[in-house]
Amino acid sequence: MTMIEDDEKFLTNNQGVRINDDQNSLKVGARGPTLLEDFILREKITHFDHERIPERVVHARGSGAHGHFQVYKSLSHYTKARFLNDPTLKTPVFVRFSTVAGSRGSSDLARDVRGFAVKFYTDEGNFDLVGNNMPVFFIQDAMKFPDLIHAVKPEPHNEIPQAASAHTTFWDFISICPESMHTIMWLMSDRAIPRSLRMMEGFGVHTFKLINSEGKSFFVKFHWKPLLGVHSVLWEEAQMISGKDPDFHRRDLWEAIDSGAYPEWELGVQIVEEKDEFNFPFDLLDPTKIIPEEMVPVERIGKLTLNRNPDNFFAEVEQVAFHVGNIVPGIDFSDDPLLQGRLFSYLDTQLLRLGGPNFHELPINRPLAPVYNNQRDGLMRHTINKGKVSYGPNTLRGNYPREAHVGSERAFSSSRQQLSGDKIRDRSKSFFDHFSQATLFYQSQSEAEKNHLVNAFCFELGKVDVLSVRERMVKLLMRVDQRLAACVASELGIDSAKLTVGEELLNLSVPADADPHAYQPITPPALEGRLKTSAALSMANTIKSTIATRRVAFLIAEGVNERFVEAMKSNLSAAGAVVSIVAPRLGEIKGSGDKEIRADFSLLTTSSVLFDALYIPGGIQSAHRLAQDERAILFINEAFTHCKAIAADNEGVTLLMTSGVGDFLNSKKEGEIDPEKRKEFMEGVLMNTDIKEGEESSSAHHFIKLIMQHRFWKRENRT
Ligand code: HDD
Repeated sequence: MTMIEDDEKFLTNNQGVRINDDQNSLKVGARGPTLLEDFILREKITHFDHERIPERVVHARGSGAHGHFQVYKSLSHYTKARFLNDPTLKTPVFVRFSTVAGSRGSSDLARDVRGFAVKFYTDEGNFDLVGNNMPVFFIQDAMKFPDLIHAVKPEPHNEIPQAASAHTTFWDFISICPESMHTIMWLMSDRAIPRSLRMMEGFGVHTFKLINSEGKSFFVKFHWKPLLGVHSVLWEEAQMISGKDPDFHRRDLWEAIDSGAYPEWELGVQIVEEKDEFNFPFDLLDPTKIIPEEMVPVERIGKLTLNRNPDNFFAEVEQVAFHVGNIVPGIDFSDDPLLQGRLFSYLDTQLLRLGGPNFHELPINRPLAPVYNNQRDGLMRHTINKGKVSYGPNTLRGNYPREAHVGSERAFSSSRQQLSGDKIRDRSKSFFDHFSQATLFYQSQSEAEKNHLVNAFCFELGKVDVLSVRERMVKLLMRVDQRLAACVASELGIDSAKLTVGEELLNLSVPADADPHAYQPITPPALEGRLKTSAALSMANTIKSTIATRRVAFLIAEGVNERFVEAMKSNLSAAGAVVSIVAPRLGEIKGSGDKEIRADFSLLTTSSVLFDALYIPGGIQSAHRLAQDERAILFINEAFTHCKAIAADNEGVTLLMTSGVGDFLNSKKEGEIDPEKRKEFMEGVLMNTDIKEGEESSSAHHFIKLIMQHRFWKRENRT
């Protein structure tokens, strides 16, 4: 039990008055009416009535954690930011991950972009890197943001659907917004359904600037690379997890940190010299473009570790206020028009959400660097500023606090930039190549990823109830990739041969006074010519060398061979996996040698979709009992269908053969299915039938290798 301090022992009201009865209101007689005088009741109820604050207009659903960031070696050549200069410094951070479209209570597994917002509490002030798990964004100008969000949020007449882009208004908007096409590829890819928040990449998206102590500036793109690799679940699983455990990602993050398996990411930078600004076949200021890693490699410069769960969700995760405008000396903005608009939006939204201008004083938002200025008062002011001087310059207080010098006193100053131009509402023509990076992304995917992407389009557009919207989307996809468009069209019952990519489509969202030709997308040959694929864009190329924190279910019943259970558990646990015993009921399960094994979950309280892999140990009785239990068979079938690693020993194999795995192996007559193909489909399934009495399963080592692979996508093609 936690130690309770003396002054925490007694219940008080908010004025510190100790309360002797917190169960009953003040009444006239035990059955009489309650008195208005009851200040204790009124205070308690009033506070409760005011517990909610407006949820974030986007990114309402989130989870957060504390940690620290440390740079590997000084980056002083590029930036004077102290936290990037001193490898001995551990900068505290708070990170909030989120989905975008759903409300606070929505499922973690929505198909959506994930927010990846990091607050660095540096000793030179707070730096917020408010990024996403996708490196590009839907729109190029902040002016369109409210429309994008209105389109994706539940439709306003009936507030349906929750946390889903699969509906008509979203695709209506997208179908006349060709600039969104690159991000749409990411959204329809498996990146939008991560296995874990700890297994996502993060991106600052915009091009930012780094400035060194000589005042020289560099363009920079920020990346977060997870040390556990980048992994996703299947869309069918995502939908099932949403029902079985809508807090799946939140729980996963919490449990990993709680168990000491601290999530880690490396911070990467792509640096571009100012002189090279125009040497790319796209515009560095365009947030719908990546800089392919083949063009500018990502330099890994430091590590982020999350090692502490919040103490209180509301005070920390809900009240944390990120702002792209929070930067420190040595970092600066570029002129990306999306970023420029964001610079207004974040401060503005916090004023409403957190109820006034003093939200920076909330503990989670308070910088570690001291704050001194002449800002005063306002709702919920915490600081008690002393003295009569609240202005500057002043003479009455020796002109303190005064401005600091940029060099020796480490003040912030904007990077120097020469600008001139007409005051116009316009967009640069260099932003109008909307398709070549969408194509690059699609072409860079593995076969399995491409299939998932096609399926995602079919699902999403299949939920659209206006035919012309579906057709417009197929037309746009034809510009990305003909095969992709044809597959989607066929599933939607559209004859793509009859469609042309008409100019009218691309002009639908052009402003009234614009020259429509100026808005025509362009495809510069340079990118197409040089780069057909980029390896970093496919998750198939991610790290597959660890099973740390992978969840493995052991399916057991009474009479299980406990030696198999113990041996496999100790091997997997030693490799960092999290083993859970799943049995028909909770409580102690007696093994064949009379040892008892405690079940972590019953077949009623868990499901295969909540695990990464499945082990079925031997034991005649256990296998027999489970073979009679259709929940156990469903568990196995789902693990197989979702392409997971499965290992079975001795009678465990017999059980496996009574499930769909056996059906698959037996149903096809010899010769009907190419043996090589059959082998491919069975990859990831490990069957060990002849372990002698007294021997341990020798399959652990092999099983670990399989779990590392995450999934065996070839199995999807078996039907
Ligand atoms: Fe935004 C929240 C990321 C474009 C306006 N945004 C928000 C969060 C993330 C992002 C991660 C959640 C922060 C948290 O956990 O509290 N947003 C992005 C990225 C964008 C982007 C990577 C494009 C590159 N956002 C964007 C635009 C605007 C906004 C163009 C408005 C012009 N975003 C907001 C907001 C939010 C927000 C309304 C809602 C809650 C909040 O700020 O604190 O201001």
